[in-house]
Amino acid sequence: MDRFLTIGDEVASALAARKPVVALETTILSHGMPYPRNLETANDVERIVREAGAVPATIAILGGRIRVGLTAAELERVGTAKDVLKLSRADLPYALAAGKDGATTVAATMICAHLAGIRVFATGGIGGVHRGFERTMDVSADLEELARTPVVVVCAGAKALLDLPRTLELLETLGVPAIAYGSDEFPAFWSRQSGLRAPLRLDSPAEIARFANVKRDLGLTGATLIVNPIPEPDEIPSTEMARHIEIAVSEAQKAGVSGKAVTPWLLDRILQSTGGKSLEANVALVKNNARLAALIAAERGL
Ligand code: PSU
Ligand code: MN
Repeated sequence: MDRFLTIGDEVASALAARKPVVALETTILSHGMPYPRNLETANDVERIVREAGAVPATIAILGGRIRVGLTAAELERVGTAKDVLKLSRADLPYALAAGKDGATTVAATMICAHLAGIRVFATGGIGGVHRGFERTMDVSADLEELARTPVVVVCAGAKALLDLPRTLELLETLGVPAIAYGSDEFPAFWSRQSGLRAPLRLDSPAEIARFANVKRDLGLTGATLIVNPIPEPDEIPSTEMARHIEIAVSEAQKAGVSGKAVTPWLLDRILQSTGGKSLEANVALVKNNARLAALIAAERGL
């Protein structure tokens, strides 16, 4: 893998010493949050992972190489450049072959983390089945990746702008355990409540590590998906989010937004209509996920 992969010194030493490491994605920076809040968040999240006793491994493609662990200047490059690609499983090889810069989605970050030997990954929200899927067939490649690649993925559920009941159904079909942390309900990203019951519940990092270890020892491929509700003080109630989502989804449809552009477009539209509140919630939940991921990574046997 040396042909494609550069692991930063701090991450490489931590992995060699079997110290806890947490992978972090970059699409959330390049396509999910505006500058400069994206960079502040990236730096804060790395600090939170360190404070919780793990080493952060932020992942991106720079100059056609998979980079695991970025310097502050490299983070800035991903967070500010206008021509950064949004890379998922399908286009990861394109960026490498063409020597480009790119940010990794949940799917691509899972692939790169696994190549580097990292077992825990923190993000904001996973992609899922989009509303109107009957017409568009828009289902995020994140779901298939969760079925394939063995990492513990800590997120705040899926955004309520997706079709959450169908997303949960598809996760079940694909054999992906969706485990709510300390809750009976599947969280909806900005909101703690979705009205949907989580298929599974675990209440401590130790239980999560035990689950992931048993899954691995059974020879079952794929991720362990932890859905961690946004902290109460930071949430936007689902009833309040519903109208912002309705507007954004119907406008996206009218504007004919498709493909990779859908998720960034909707996030930006919702950011505007909530007057920035959705961004603050997004920042808070990513930090909350980073903290939990660091605690899970510190568990034995993972
Ligand atoms: N959730 C966010 N912001 C984001 C994303 C999710 O709040 O930027 C990104 C993640 O990287 C996720 C991707 O993997 O969007 C999903 O995109 P798509 O629906 O095109 O697969
Ligand atoms: Mn899509």
